Amino acid sequence: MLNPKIAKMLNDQVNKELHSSYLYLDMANYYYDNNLNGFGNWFDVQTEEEKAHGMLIIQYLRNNGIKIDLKEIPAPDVKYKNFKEPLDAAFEHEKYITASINEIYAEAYLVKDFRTMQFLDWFVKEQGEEEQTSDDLCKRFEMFGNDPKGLYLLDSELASRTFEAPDLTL
Ligand code: OFO
Repeated sequence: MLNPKIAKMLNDQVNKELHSSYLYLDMANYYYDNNLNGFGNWFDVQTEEEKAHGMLIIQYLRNNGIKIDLKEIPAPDVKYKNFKEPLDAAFEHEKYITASINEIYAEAYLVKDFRTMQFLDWFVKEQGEEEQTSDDLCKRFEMFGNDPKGLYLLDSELASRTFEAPDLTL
């Protein structure tokens, strides 16, 4: 059995991952509305990834006999003023999720829940990559996004991103 506090934190993390998916879907919609379909695609993939993260945690909880406690997902309510804002918001959001994963990891360490630590190792690595990818996109937008041709090329590049299911066996 999992430690009850760890089980609760993981349950809350499911909600955070699904909320991330919802936020990124809203960002994707914003770009599609503005004819930047490559950016839209990039965020569509991000949406799929976050849902997959939530499902991994759900599977882990199921494997450990923990009841899944699904909660309400708040509606995204941000009105973006320019094409850079969602990118910055996504980067900030990834840092928030990293901190949240780290908190669960720290608690698992405290109660000697080595199984959960091992499970979360994948998420720790993934968050490092997510932050890096998100930061990289912000920087590339700063370099190219304010010029129409640069924006067009960046959008074309982002159109080729595809979703790959997480490589993690539970
Ligand atoms: Fe779930 O990785 Fe981003 O937030």
